[in-house]
Amino acid sequence: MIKAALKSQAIETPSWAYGNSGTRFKVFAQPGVPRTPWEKLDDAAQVHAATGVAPSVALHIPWDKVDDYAALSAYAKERGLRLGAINANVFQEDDYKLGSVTNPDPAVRRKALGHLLECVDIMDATGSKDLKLWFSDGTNYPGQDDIAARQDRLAEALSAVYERLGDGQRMLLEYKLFEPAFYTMDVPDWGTAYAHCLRLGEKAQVVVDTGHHAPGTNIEFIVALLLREKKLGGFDFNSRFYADDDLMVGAADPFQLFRIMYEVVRGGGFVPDIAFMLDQCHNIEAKIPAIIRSVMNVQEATAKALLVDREALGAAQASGDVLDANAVLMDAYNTDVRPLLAEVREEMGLDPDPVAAYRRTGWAEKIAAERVGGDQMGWGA
Ligand code: LRH
Ligand code: MN
Ligand code: MN
Repeated sequence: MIKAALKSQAIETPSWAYGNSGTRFKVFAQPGVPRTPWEKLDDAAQVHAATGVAPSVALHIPWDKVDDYAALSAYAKERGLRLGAINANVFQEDDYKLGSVTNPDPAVRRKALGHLLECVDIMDATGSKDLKLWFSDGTNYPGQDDIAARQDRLAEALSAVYERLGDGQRMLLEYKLFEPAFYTMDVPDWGTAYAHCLRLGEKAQVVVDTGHHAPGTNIEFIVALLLREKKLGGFDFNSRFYADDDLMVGAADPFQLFRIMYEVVRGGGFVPDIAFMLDQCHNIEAKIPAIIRSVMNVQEATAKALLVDREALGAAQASGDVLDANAVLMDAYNTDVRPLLAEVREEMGLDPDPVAAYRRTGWAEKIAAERVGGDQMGWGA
């Protein structure tokens, strides 16, 4: 039962994690990074081959702009992959200095909306189910713009996009506390995202990026609540020590990841409807093994969450036994699930050690020799 659940889990990797990235201080180029979206898929295929549970790749438009998206989708399919969420990007053009869909200038708003609608066209061509929307929109200074009017403009754009969604397509709205705007973000938190999604309808759901909260925020509470309201669309997994650090998921706080995954399991959300996506940048570590490692970290947290003795936990909770209830959860968390996952992998015909398996392929050496002048994710240069 636990093994079957682990075998069925699907973790989506982001195209941008394969390319060069960095901070605003420096991008350290790595040998062999992909030069095109096609090569990003080649790398993603390595991650899926090693782990068996990373069958889809999220695209970011225009970072992954190609002439023929159906061909890109077919290329993915030939490699045992599919194209996942389409991430819209309305944050990198000069026009968006004062916002995209919330910009005071209607011409800029129209341009931004045009891009979002184009992303739905791309979904039609790729067969992607999810449109992921994150807006850098916001203000830096009190009085800079009308906070409520910006919400009206946001609602108007979201509803135009929502109307355009086809059958089986969803809109995932992502929130972020701050950055790049420092006074107000227009979608700063789950409540704002939830309020917009609630008005839009059932095809609109919230995406929780684990790096997008104030320090100390109880993310698993947000997960439990959104699941209960049927408004949890998925995750952008990564980990953070300070702000939106985009480090490997499970690296900074594996216990938090476990607590989040427990709420997912508890809330019945361990189903294809919840998109488990990574949103990370590997600035100094080798990218493909780091992505493999991240997938493994999600699997470990999931295995521990599945191991929680729900019956014993329920009994302890019902009898008000605080210590026992906590102990049941901690017993699961403190279990070494690596042998279990090794068995799962062997049963799937995989090497029990995905990183070692990847290293043995010689892929890293091959791409370092063949690819010259790798791409970068689109920022931080
Ligand atoms: C914003 C964000 C969002 C973007 C991605 C590259 O900080 O989390 O999901 O699309 O980073
Ligand atoms: Mn994100
Ligand atoms: Mn982010």
